[in-house]
Amino acid sequence: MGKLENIVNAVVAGDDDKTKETVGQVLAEGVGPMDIINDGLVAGLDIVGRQFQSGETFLPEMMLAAIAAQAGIAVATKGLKPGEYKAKAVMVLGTVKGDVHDIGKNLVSLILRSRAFEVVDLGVDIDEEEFVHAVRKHQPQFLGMSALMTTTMANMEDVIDALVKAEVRDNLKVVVGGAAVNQDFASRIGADGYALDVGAAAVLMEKLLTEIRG
Ligand code: B1M
Repeated sequence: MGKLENIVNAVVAGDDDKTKETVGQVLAEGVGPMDIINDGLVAGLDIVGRQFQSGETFLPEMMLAAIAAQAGIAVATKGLKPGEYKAKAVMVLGTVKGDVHDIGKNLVSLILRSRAFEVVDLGVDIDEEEFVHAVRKHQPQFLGMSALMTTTMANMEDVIDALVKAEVRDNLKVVVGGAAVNQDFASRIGADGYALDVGAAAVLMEKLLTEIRG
């Protein structure tokens, strides 16, 4: 892990100042933003997540770690500019009902914007009516949903059912992701695609866009 170890430790300690400082240092040493995010900031969150699960730490620690990681992401991605040309396609994106985890969703949004997709980010705890309303309003080619919990992932299927009922499903590619989700689940609920991480999300979106354009 080497250089990134200080970032991991700062996130685990929930120290946002230290996280920003160490991210700045590692960035200046030439490590790329996505390596910093995945192997530093997210690695730190994973440790805190495991500690939380085993009862070693509690919600306040997890919140501080999230705040530190978000501060680090802001520093790491300062140089990532949104695409400079006309949007390739539009995605309505949100974290599903009952779920307030948004760090992964925000990363997906950031990366897609940097690749010239327009992202209408609805935020967190979004129910099926809100997704349907946004699809009607923005007429996107893509709908993206994120879920981090086994208790909230089922809400993705409710959204897809609501899209079908509202007759807005046909011309839409539905893409799902988040730690609770996998390819089997995505196929089962009738999503068009699943991405494990932001890199996979960007590749998937380009592939689906090619399919849309025929
Ligand atoms: Co919570 N939390 N949390 N949490 N939290 C988890 C998810 C958990 C696994 C921790 C654990 O027990 N080990 C667990 C869920 C267990 C389960 O259901 N299996 C959990 C729990 C239980 C809870 C609470 C219920 C705790 C409580 O109150 N008792 C509560 C729930 C609140 C709610 O949502 N109603 C809660 C609260 C919180 C905080 C508010 C403190 C904070 C969130 C802050 C925020 O998001 N603004 C938090 C955090 C930080 C975590 C962990 C530690 C980290 C999540 C994270 O941000 N990961 C997490 C444990 C873990 O995952 N290691 C945990 C980094 C992020 C970059 O990854 O979101 O997976 P991820 O996104 C990835 C990919 O999944 C993918 O790309 C991203 C980048 O590679 N991806 C997509 C995501 N969305 C995508 C969409 C796509 C494509 C790819 O297309 C549209």
